[in-house]
This record gives sequence, structure tokens and C-alpha cells, in this order.
Amino acid sequence: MTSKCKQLRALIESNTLEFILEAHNGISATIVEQAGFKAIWGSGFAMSAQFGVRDSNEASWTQVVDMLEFMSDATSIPILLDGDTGYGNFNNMRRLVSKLEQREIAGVCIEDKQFPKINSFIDSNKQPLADIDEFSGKIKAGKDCQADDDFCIIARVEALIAGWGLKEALDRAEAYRMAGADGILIHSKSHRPDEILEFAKEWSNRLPLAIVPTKYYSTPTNAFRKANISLVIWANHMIRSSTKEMIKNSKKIYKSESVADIEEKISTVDKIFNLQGVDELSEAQERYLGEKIDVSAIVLAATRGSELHELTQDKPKAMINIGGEALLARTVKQFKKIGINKLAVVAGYKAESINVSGIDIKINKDYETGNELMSLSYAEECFDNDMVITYGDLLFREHILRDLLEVNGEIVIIVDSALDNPNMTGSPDVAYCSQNDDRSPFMQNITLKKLSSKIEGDIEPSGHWIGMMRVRKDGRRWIETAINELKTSSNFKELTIPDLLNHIIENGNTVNVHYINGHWLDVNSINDIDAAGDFTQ
Ligand code: SPV
Ligand code: MG
Repeated sequence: MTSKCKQLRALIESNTLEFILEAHNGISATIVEQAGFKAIWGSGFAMSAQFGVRDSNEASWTQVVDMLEFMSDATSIPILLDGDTGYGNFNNMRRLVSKLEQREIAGVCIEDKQFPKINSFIDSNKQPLADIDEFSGKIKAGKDCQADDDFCIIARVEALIAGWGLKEALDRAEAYRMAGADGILIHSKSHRPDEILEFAKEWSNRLPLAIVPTKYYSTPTNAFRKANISLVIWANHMIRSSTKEMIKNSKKIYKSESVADIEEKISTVDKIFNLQGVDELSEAQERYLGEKIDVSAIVLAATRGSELHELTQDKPKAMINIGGEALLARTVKQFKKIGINKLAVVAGYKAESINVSGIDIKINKDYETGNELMSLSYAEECFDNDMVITYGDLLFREHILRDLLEVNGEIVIIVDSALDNPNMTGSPDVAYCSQNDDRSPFMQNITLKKLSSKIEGDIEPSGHWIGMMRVRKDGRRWIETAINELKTSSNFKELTIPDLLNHIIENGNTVNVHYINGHWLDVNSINDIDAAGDFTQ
């Protein structure tokens, strides 16, 4: 990967107008990168604001550098630090440059004011400027000590801000160019771009030119392009966005003594997890600790199971009592016991009767007319990059689930190879697989060719699908794509999970098979209840 210094240099020296946006901490830096920006402005104003102090060197330079370290670690794009005056004389500048390079900060912009500075928009006419020679020496010292040739030092000219006029600004810029600066930032407090455009014209591209159009923001961007400006710095717009939202929402919460009004208008907790990169940690935990801690489950429990007659008059099949507890309660317990705590249950028929705790219930409004795939689609927002999907009318021994978590594959379905399993009372789908079960433990690389609701001709199937599968990241994507594709077909409502799996295979993806031999049953009829009761003893 191109170094951050190289990236920043390329940006500043490119022939097209480029844009960078302010960030002031790790999360705002991540957001700026994800928005598409190629670099970040480490604004002194915004960073001091997020610390709750003034933009007057009240935060120490090491506190700024510590924050930059978080920002740089969180992102892969370069950061140009707004380094105020360099926090002292030429010697402080040297140390600053070394410390920035150690933290992979790609460049620093220093302004020709005196330490301690104050923000350019406060009492600007009273601001004393630095001596030209002294400031030039600071630039030189920085350039002389940088280890990476591509590290950039931008000299910021404050002559227009302080009211010293165009000639002074040009003289200073030229002196800083001679001292070795890689670019000039010409700042202005005017609401019109005139003095900046005039400067750009006179400067005539002797070095790349950067501007900060905070005050003259209404200028059409094309005017900057035409003026051959290299870099536009949007210097404070992240801190101003977040502050506005925080002020509004904190007042609302205080006044209403509730968060109900704002809940849907703010980022979800999951969004924050995502910005923090929680997925990477889960993957690393799996890699280094061998833990499968982040598996979630989706249980399809929307149907009544009308063959169970009055037993399901007031509750869905998944809630019938088996051996003293609801089938679903048992399933949930089994999942939780092996560390799968995030469970979504798709309910439909008599959903209100589901009183199992520790689950997230999704309602399938079409449970009367829709089939299994419809149910699954109602759980799409609960999809995870590692999940088990199971029918809710399944009784299974714990090892089946435990073993499933050990098997490789993007989608792995469980197939019972005992074709004569007496506990199998319904008509589970038959599976045609790449190889029959040879009873070796964890036979690898068996793939599913097709699931079918009946035996096809006289071709002996490899077994029955029990209604449980494991799905990883790519598998999840295949399922989402297949659901989207199948949603457009007129018979979507009738489709089953086997239809989904067959479609995924037709799309050229691989569905793997994990063989078992008995140790499960599904509850389909009253006759099954006794067997189920025995099974749980
Ligand atoms: C900053 O972002 O801190 C700047 C730009 O220095 S300005 O606030 O416009 O001076
Ligand atoms: Mg600043």
C-alpha cells in the first residue's frame, strides 16, 4: 500500500482540485474516510473543541498528537495536521515533525502567527504575525529533520487574516517557498473569495495552494478550480454537524424524560459498533482464541402445524409442550448453552402466545399465505455473518448443533443419512449430495446437489435435510441475493427453504453438507408428541 505521506503528497501535487474534510477524533476520522475523502484535516479548532477547550493552544501538543494517533490508527487515508504555529520555535517544530512521522501523520501545516495562537476568526486584526525569517527557519528546520521525503510541510499565510494586505501575503508566501515549504495555505476571513482569487492569480502556481473557505463558502467550487487552487479544506464541518445534533437531542431527552422521540433519528448502536470495527475483532477472536462466540440464530416458528389440531388452537407449533416445556424454550436453551445468545424467532400464527425470554421476535405478517422463505425474509434485518437458521419444530441432540459449528463452508446444511430413521414422521426434503455418508467423522467437502420434496424416480437420495443450517459471510450474501431474485417471481409466497438452497446452487454457489445419523426428530403430528416426550427424557 502506498504510504500515507506519498498519498498526501500525490493529493497536494495533483493537477485536479482536491478536497479534504476535518476530523477531530477516531470516529469522525473513520466517518470522513468512509464518506470517500482521500485525506483528513486534523483541525486544531475542532480537536480543541472536542477536548472542551479553546483554540488557543490550551491543549498541549502531545495531547493533540495522542488524539492523532487514534485517528491515524482508525483510518488508512493520510492526515494533514493543523499544527498551529508548530508549538514553539524551530526546535519544537523539529520534535513535532519527528513525533508526527512516528505516528504516520503525513504532513503538517503551520501558520505564521505567534505562540500561543488564537483562532483566526477571533480578533483577527489584533493578531501578531511571526517574523518572516524566524518562521522561514521553522519551515527549514522541519524539512531538514523529516525522515520521509514525502512528509509535507504546508506554510499558512495569515497576512490577509491580520489585515496586512495582498503584497505582504505574497512576500511571505514566497519566503516560505524559498525556505522549502511543500505548499502554501492562504487564509481569509472575508465572506467573498476576491482576495483569495487575487492571491491565487498573482501566486500563479509557484507551489500548490490550499484554501479554507469557511467564510466564503457560498463561492461556487468551480471558481476555485478555475483559479488553479490545489486543495480545499473543509475545516470544521464535522464538529459543527455533531454538535448541532447533540445540542438538539440532549435538550429533547432532558425535556421529555425519554429517548423514544429520538431513537429512530440517531445512529443505531450497531452502526457505532460497525464504525469501531467490531467485525474485525470477532474474526480475530475466532482466529486466535478458537472461539465461535459471535454466532447468532434464526428460528422459523410462524406456522400453526394444523395436523396438531386443538393442541395448536391457541399457540404455534413451536410452543407446544414437550416433556414439560415449550419446544421453543428448549431450543432457545440449547442454543444459549453453547454460547449462541443472539436469537431471532420469526413468529406468525398466535405470535402473542410466545412467552420465551431472551429472544428477538420478528413478525411474519404473511404467515397465513406465505411459506418458509417468506418467513425467513422477515428476519433479514437480523442476518449475521455467522448464523444458524433452523426450523422451530425440531428436536435435536446438543452435539448436532455443536458439531455444526465446527464444519467449514459458507452454507452448511445438516443431512440425516439414515433414510430409515423411524422418528422421521413428516416428509422432510430428500437431499442429493456429491457423495454418500461413509460415516467418517467430519467428512469434508460434501456438497449438496439438490433438495427435493420427494424421491426423484428411482434415484436413491443421500439422506434427509433436517431443517438446520449454518451460514457464514459469503453464504449470507448468497442468501440475500437469492431472496432478492426470488422475490420477483410470482410464486415467492409458496417458496420453501429448499427452494432457496436450490436457487443458490443454480447461481453457482456451493452448499456443503454435514451428515448425521439420527438423534433428532421433527414434530408434525399428535403421534410425534409422545416420541418427542421420550426424546427429551
Ligand atoms: C482549524 O481548522 O483549526 C483552522 C482553520 O486552523 S480556521 O479555524 O479557519 O482557522
Ligand atoms: Mg487551526
